[in-house]
Amino acid sequence: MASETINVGVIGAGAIGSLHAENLMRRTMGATVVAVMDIKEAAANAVAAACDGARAYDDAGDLIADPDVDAVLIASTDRSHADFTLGCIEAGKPALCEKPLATTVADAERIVNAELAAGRRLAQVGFMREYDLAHRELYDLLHSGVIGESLKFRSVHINPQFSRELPIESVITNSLIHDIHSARWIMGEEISSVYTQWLPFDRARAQSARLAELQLVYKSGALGSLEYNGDSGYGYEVTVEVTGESGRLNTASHPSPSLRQAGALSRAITPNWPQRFAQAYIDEAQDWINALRRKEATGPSAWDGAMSLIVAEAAIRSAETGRPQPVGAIGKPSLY
Ligand code: ISE
Repeated sequence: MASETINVGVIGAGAIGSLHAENLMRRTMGATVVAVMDIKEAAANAVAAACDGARAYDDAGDLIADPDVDAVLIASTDRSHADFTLGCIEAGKPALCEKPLATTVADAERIVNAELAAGRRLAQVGFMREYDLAHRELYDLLHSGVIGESLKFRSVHINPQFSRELPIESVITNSLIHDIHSARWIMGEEISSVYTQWLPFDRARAQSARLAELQLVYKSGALGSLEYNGDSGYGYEVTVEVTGESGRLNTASHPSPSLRQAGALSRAITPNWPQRFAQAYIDEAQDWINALRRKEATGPSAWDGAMSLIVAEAAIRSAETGRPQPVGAIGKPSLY
């Protein structure tokens, strides 16, 4: 690395890219943002200016090649993630790539193979729920054995509304990819089949998915259910539940205080993902920077990214065929 402080380049100056840039500049220790890229010049300039005059780029390759950039945070469009991550690996620069790692298994496997050829992990995938306190507490309790053998995993993922109505395949690779990763990470085992059911917004928008449910069967025979709503109209919620032989574990939705007033009981629900996972994004960034300073890799790997996409592609096939689909797997290389 160029210095004790990790110089980060951020690719993508939209909502999530600017959040990551702000976290790296203002809420983590040991990092600074020295470069920002976006195809929209005004966006790149605005985020760069907020990062104490970081350099603004309109080409990701130029940012990656910048000798002052030690590591890269990729927060551009989903379809660009694979190429930019590969560019970082070829340049020998660590990358924290927002989910999904890629939009196809083939592209994710290219990244895994590039890391195997390099002989080291350079990519981390932005499955930030691994840094959410509620998820971590449930994970630790589950793996302490408190409810015995895990029999069923269930997640509920509620978006307030989408500015753009996504087709089912994008809902799966952009949103449900988080829940697929949680289903693998928390249960600690792989998935053997998936069945996708979904509802469009309405007949006029038949290809846009408003509600979806992925029913899973794990290799152990345990069950899973990933429930998604892209247009709740009331707020944002993500919860996880595991049913075991001798009990059930649940995460609460965002732990806001209850208000009793005028004969009513109410609790605020977070408006959207930046608020619900604000601390998780900070802890994810700090863990990444700390690992880079130790010259180590941490967090969800490119292999995790590839495995989540293998489930996602099977879920998309199920949505297309209307039938449950088997989920393939790639052996876990020793690098991971
Ligand atoms: C978004 O990209 C996220 O990562 C949010 O966590 C997720 O809830 C949302 O559905 C995605 O579109």
